[in-house]
Amino acid sequence: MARRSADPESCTRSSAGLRRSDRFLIGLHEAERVVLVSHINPDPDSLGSMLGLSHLVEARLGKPTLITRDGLVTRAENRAMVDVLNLDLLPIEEVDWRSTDAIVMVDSQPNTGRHSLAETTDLHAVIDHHDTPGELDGVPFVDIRSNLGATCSLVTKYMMEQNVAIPEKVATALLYGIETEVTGYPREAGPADDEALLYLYPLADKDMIAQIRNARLPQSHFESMLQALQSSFIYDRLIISWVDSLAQPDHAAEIVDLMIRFEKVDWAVCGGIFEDKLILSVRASIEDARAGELLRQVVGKLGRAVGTIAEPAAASACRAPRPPPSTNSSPNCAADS
Ligand SMILES: [Mn+2]
Repeated sequence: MARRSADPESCTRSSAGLRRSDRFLIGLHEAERVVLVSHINPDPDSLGSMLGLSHLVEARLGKPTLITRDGLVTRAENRAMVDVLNLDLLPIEEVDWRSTDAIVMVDSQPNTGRHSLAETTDLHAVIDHHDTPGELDGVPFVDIRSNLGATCSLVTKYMMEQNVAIPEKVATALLYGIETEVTGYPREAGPADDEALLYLYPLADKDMIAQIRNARLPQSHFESMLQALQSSFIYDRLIISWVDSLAQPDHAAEIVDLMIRFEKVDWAVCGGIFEDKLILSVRASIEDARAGELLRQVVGKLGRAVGTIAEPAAASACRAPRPPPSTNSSPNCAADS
């Protein structure tokens, strides 16, 4: 993701002397329950952020919380994270919404198409690190820091400010969430990410992290990889790969993660079909490539661009249902990281 806006520490305290974590918690006083939502196909940064805020709210306010799952968790490492940490995620379509809920969105922003919440849903808070502009009018609490590599770093900072003890499971999720966002090269991290990593490291279960990072892969991963290797061609500093039928949309991302390591290219694109959708995934290995933004512009021309894409040199994917052959209708497109 981009680190383009300054976030001086002086902004952390309001004129009333309140830190952002104070204002976040104060704003929840009237809620009877806090429901945490994130982007579709939640990644470790989303999962860790929801878990961290859930713990913060329960520890400081004693209010019940709900951690939701929008769409599926498919990437092997992400599924391992859910299993190993035994995360209790409620599918978002099964939430019994109540008027006394406060809905907190993490790692995403309203009406960017990255989530399946109704446009009219009233959000209490948006906490994110992407610089994708969402519709934030009327949201009482907004904390978006695009100078951070991960939303988990921001959530860790809240917990440090509030002096809340972080249980091992929560620390492990936060640490892994940050790690997945900042380990690419060029490394998209700032001092606050490193501060959070240092704080969490002694608290986290490193064996669990190793288990998640080395998750076992399904046979379909290797089948997709084989097809991608056989179909790849190089154009200048770009490698393009195609997979006819992706068993999981995340396989496209896994393929570009491998291809971008190839020394003869700076860009890797993988396309494939998952169910009735075109999936595109892009990686760039050069500084300030803004691959996500580029992809978003490409997909935006085809229909509703949904994706963020704040990881310029990292993951991004586009889903575009194929239009019926007899019409000229534009397909909807989605992009996610
Ligand atoms: Mn993130």
